[in-house]
Amino acid sequence: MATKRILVLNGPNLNLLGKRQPEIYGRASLSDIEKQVRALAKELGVEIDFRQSNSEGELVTWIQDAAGKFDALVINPAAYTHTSLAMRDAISAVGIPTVEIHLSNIHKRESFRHHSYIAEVAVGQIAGFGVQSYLMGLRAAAAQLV
Ligand code: CA2
Repeated sequence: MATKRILVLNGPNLNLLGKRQPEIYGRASLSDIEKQVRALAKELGVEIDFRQSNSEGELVTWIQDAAGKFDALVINPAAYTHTSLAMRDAISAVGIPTVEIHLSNIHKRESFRHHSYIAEVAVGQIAGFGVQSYLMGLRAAAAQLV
């Protein structure tokens, strides 16, 4: 059986992780998170591609291009979680099993963060566990593929 491929996408401002607002998002940088995700991927026997963009259009294009290349998507859509019908439509269109993740618990924060456009097209959502949300998200995505 071919090795399963999982695309891990990160939305806007997540490139600032570890540099600002550690009280909300922790001290780990995105590259620290990537290292931990890669180590777990190796353990799980899956291949990953880990990317970040500040551009909604680029994220939509990456989601569209994932069709036929990736078996699952793990996504922290960041602020686009709460605004992007375009990303939701792209996920719905490609039909790849998707796990939505967040570092913070969006349901415990401002009311404008409580609604996610992505949640209804995702298999599930993991929020509030910091870096562990990424690791749980990868495990959940890999478990969809067995
Ligand atoms: O908790 C999460 O993972 C979020 O997706 C993070 C987004 C936020 O808009 C969502 O509501 C929840 C924000 C990402 C911005 O990351 C920063 C990191 C360091 C400094 C400033 C922003």
